[in-house]
Amino acid sequence: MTAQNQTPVTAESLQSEITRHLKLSLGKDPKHASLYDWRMSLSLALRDQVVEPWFASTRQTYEGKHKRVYYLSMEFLIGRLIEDVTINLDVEGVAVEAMSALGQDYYTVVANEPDAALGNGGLGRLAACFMDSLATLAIPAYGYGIRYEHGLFEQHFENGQQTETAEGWLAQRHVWEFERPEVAYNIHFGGYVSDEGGKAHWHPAETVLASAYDTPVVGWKGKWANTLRLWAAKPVKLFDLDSFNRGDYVGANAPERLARTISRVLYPDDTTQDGKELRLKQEYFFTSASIKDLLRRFLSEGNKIEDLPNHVAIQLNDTHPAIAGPELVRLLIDKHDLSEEAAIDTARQCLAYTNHTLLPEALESWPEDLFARILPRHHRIIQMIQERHLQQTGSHVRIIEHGNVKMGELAFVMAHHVNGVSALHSELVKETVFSDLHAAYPDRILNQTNGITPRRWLYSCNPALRGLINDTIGTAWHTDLEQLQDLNAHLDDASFQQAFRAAKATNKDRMAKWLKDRNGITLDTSAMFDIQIKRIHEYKRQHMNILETIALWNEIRDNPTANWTPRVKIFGGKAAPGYALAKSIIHLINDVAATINNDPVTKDLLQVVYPENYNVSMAEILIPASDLSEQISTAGKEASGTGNMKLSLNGSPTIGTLDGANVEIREHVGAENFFLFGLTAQEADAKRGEHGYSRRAIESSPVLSRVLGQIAAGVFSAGDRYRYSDILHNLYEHDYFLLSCDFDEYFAKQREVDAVYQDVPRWTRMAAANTAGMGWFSSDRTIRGYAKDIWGTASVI
Ligand code: F58
Repeated sequence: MTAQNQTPVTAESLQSEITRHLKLSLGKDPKHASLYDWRMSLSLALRDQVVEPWFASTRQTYEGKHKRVYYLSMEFLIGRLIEDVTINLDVEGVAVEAMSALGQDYYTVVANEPDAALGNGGLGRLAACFMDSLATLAIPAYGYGIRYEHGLFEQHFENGQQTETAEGWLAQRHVWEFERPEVAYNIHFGGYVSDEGGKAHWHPAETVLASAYDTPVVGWKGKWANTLRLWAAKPVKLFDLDSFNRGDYVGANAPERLARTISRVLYPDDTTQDGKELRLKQEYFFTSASIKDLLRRFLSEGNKIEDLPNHVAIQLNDTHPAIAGPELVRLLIDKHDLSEEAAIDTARQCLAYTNHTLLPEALESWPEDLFARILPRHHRIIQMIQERHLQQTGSHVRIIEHGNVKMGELAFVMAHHVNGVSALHSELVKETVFSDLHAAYPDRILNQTNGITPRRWLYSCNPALRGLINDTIGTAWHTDLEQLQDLNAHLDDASFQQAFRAAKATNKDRMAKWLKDRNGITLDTSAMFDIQIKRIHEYKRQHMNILETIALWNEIRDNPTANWTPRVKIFGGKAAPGYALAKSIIHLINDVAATINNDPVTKDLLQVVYPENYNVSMAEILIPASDLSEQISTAGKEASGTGNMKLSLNGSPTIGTLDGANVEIREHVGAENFFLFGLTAQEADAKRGEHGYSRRAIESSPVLSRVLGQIAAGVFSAGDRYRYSDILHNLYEHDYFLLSCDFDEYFAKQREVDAVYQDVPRWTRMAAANTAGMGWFSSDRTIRGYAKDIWGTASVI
């Protein structure tokens, strides 16, 4: 049965299902039900609607013997699910009505759901968007990851400084998942390898159980549903009864403690990959379980192992699951008796790898001794893979070098295709990190520019704009986002413009109310909302934005009666807990906010706000309300960006550099609708070769010198002259990310933004042209590209 011939959901039927769950699943009398109870009952009633399409999709895949995609990712940054499901099932109106008949406000219930924050940032959110598109396009697929007990930490500000506490999304029951105790694999670590009868035998020292939890992921109109299978680590032996009987109660729990550590917490550091044994174990844990699971499924269908590449496409989301190559080779040789050569060939035909960064500190490598200790059999297999690669290509690029196992090189050598995530990034992948491997395998690298799911990032989060678009060009864009270009015919139409502004005003009001309720802060909604939301990182240059804010504050104070454009500067984002400079930048933003927001001279013209704990749900409120999108990374450093796409799609022009997907966004929305500034990637590289470039740039910029002088004098730190010496020292002496060199042009471009914003028809036209031009950035387009160029799969309906 498919979703189409399922009985349609009505407000009455949903209402009775919610009541039924409230009584029978929650054991609550409606009279005494809490918000939590209502949320659980609504979720369960909705989940029921997903089950039939889910079964039907699985059945169809089995029956049609369709090739399946396996998306292996350490991170799935999903966010909330109620709204996602009601939108995809097209029952939002029905749900609102049903809840209201029960005396509940649907949106209050939706907001009660904690975010599933199983990711750090762009990479994890991309995986979530891809799952949505795979389901919408009806491509049989599994997402494989880890069911972390604690997702990304919660961020708090204490005296303007970031502190972190553990996140606890599983403290309440996660109703969307189905536990599968029968789907479990032993995952081994450590020990040694012996050779017996010409075969290698791994004698592991430690074993944990990987136990599956499945969440259905339903696509548009419920026509197809795939599975997100997350692995939880459990002890093989529940409890050490001998220790307990001896009175050693702590020791008795040791097996459980050891196992659970593996899936306890998401790795929050996106700056360095220092030799953390736990991280390597996490990577092997979920990768091995996933490979074993997909092999079991494949063999259960009566297939021959040589046929694997015709049925299985494995995508590695960055190098975190790169151990998939050696693991698959190991199983093919040790368990399925393939020759080394056949095993490597077969594995390679299944595997593809996506690179998300060029930053050397973010490229994974493991000390060889640690690696060999944890995974002795894989260590040997990697040596074998390396030998064959060196012999076959004559390349000098080694996977193991200077005592390190390099996961990028491993993933590259074991993949049939390697892709970057924007046109510029993919070219830089060829020219920089993998230039030598590219020479050895010239057809391997290709590009798949990232995308975003329009279901969550327009349709669901921006009902005001959704309604206007429907009224203006109809609804064909729901399944083909490129239809948004039909809006181009209306850009100069005064009534369309007025309605577009009204939609933006609605979203700004919604955000202002949200912030007022949350933090007691009042926003001037007639001011320009200028937004930078993303992880805090030097290369993303939030510090350039806050220095520009100080410079603007100075100018306004110098000349308070000039015709200024009122602005609210909005920041959102977390710093990795161990990343000191990023934390200093957060502190500086909060210090500057405290000073500027209390200045009576500028209070109606400039405001800085930084709501703590930025996450997917906050993004869904901020993005539709944005007037200006800050995408100001040093050219060549942001692989793609996806927030840039969300903001532009929601009618917020970009001020940005020629970096990552900004380049393609500018091409699609038109150069006249994009505020471009800054060095190009090539110019940036050349600049770094000039001795003393940053000091020279600072000294030749009176605006920047003055700002840095104020920070050095303690203007924003109650007279403390040393609070920001790390940032200042970095800028004067080093400035690898070239803030000093781009600053003046950035400042000037912002003043151009001020002027254009005052020209209301011109600004509205620009903002709407952004929406009209962004259809290409749907993750449906991206997934079609992967399916065609990499996986060799297609939609099955
Ligand atoms: C991001 N990477 C890129 N890494 O920075 C961004 O340009 C791109 O749009 C996005 O991937 C999707 O392709 C990213 O988010 C991480 O968060 C890793 C987490 C684990 C440690 C290493 C970084």
